[in-house]
Amino acid sequence: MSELARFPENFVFGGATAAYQVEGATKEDGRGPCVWDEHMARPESRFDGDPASDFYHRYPEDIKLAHDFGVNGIRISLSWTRILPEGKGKINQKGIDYYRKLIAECQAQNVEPLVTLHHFDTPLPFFHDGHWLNRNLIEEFVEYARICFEAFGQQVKQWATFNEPWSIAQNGYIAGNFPPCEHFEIAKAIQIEHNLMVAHARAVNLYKSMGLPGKIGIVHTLEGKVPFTDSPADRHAAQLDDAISNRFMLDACFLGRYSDETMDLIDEILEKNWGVLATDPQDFRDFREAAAQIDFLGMNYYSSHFLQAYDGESKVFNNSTGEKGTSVFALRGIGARVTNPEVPTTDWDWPIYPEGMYRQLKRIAHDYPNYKELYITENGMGYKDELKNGEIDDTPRIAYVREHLEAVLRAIDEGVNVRGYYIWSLQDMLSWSNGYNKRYGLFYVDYETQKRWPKKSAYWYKRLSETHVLQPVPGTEADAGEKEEASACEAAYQSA
Ligand code: BGP
Repeated sequence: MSELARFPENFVFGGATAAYQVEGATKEDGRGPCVWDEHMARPESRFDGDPASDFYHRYPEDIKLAHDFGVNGIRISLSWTRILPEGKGKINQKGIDYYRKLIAECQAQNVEPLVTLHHFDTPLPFFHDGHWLNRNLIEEFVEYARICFEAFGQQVKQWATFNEPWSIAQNGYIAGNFPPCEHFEIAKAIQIEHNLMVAHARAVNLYKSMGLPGKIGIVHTLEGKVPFTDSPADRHAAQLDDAISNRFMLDACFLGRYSDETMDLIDEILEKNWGVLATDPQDFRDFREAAAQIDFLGMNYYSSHFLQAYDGESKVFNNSTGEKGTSVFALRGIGARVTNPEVPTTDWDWPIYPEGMYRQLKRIAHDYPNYKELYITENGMGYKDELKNGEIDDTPRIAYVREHLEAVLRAIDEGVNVRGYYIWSLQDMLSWSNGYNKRYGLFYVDYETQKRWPKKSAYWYKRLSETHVLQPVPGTEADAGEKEEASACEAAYQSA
């Protein structure tokens, strides 16, 4: 348990969203198609992006809810093809106007937006043209970034270039559950990571050259990699998985180069997968310049993996329905992610391991001491919430969030500069490869009526944000004394 009992004064208690997952309105007001529109339109798809949580029309209601529940920060992302319907060329003024209004509404309600330029939704023509394997996309992205910086640069105080380059690479080219649904193309995944980091660096350098008033960073998913046993072979597997998932891109971000140790691990993976990495000397000049200027790191953390040495062929099964115990993940030249019987998992087989979050925070501070600020830009628990008589009891989610926030407090107490926490997610929304029954929100969305309902976790989060002190999990012993006050607050909101 942490020595530090309170979160710092200006700590952000935020909620996260992403354009494609909440907005809906995929064909409205001149928006062009992105890769996910085509992916969702496949005959085998079980769900699609319309109307999602209808945030495109209902954002005033959602921002008001956020405000009323003490949420003082929001992650939003810009849909590239609302702004540039074809990915490049003609600007769609309606897209610009929409985001200007959205950002202004957030700020009017004191829910400060952290704006991500790219959250998985690459314009469709660029996807067909080789996606992030095609280096032309780097320059297209930087041009899109320039348009956004010019349009919103005086309004936005915090920008993130990308959300989770690793997920784009891993899910699209190794696990096959994101477009283009390729499997075990490990060398392509590494190339994409590199290309995305070049695009990130160039966008950071551009932003810094424009003299705008805000800050800029990136959001990485930093999964913990824990050796299953203490054997050298398992430890090596954990190092390999860490190198491809985390370290390779953190090096680019903060060292401005790949360290020799990192490259040894990446080369070992490439060799076992018959691949090579193509780079250009200019990439490293861009990395260095950006590493000296990056303002913050956003860390998404849900889970850690337990690694066992593995010699066989790659095999993956994605549990996308919440049928517990069905996941398989083993990669040639890296290792196998195995179940640790001592660690609980969600219905989607994600190990619940807050210690991994603490270790990743410490690791950033230790390995990359030039980081300036850290934010937890996503953390939360997928759960099959049920609406019963107007109430949603998501106590397991509260327990999950509480444990992870304890890990954050511990890291802050030990000197790590964590400035905020954005729960994934603000309201229920589309889950990319799982659909609508995997819910994460503080606010339940009834997808039939689009009515919002605050979950038990929303009331818990409100008290946390008001007091800056971790509240007990409802129903636990520690909770006994708090109960009356909490239910009074709940009754007040329900009747409002
Ligand atoms: C992160 C993404 C989010 C979100 C979250 C939960 O990787 O940045 O967009 O979807 O994961 O993942 P999932 O919806 O697959 O459960």
